[in-house]
Amino acid sequence: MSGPLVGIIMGSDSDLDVMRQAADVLKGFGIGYELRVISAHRTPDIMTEYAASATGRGLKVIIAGAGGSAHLPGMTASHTPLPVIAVPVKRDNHDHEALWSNIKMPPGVPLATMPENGAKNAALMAIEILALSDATLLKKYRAFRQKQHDDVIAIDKALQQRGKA
Ligand code: RP5
Repeated sequence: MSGPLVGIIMGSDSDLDVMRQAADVLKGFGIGYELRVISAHRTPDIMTEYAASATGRGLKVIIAGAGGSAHLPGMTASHTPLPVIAVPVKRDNHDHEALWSNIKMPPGVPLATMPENGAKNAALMAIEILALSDATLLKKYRAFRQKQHDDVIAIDKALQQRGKA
């Protein structure tokens, strides 16, 4: 059996409620993933080793989420040539520091930053990347987008009918 294609990492288990949403989306598409707590500040050695060994272990994309100073996504990106997708974790008692930290990467080290708590979109972005070389996955992804499209039409239709009643 082949290993996971997507690595989902987060700075703390307190990020799990947000980051689990990425895992759920990947699971729905039948994509293998691994879920790890790795802190840029508390376990910098493990972060470096994880990112540096990622291609060798067969990962194709990394989704990294953190709140506060949120160095995990950017520092992971700096240690791997894989695409890294950042999820700035935002709590009610936070300002927008994680978002700013993630989008202010210097030229030369790209980081695909999602909206605050945008773990679902992070997974969908990972799927788009994987689908570039997987026709079966691309078909599933197209069907997912088509369903979203059709759902909006159905909702609008129901609204128009209620409006007339
Ligand atoms: C960040 O600090 C983590 O990603 C988390 O969002 C935040 C708080 O971490 P804990 O103190 O809850 O472990 O590094």
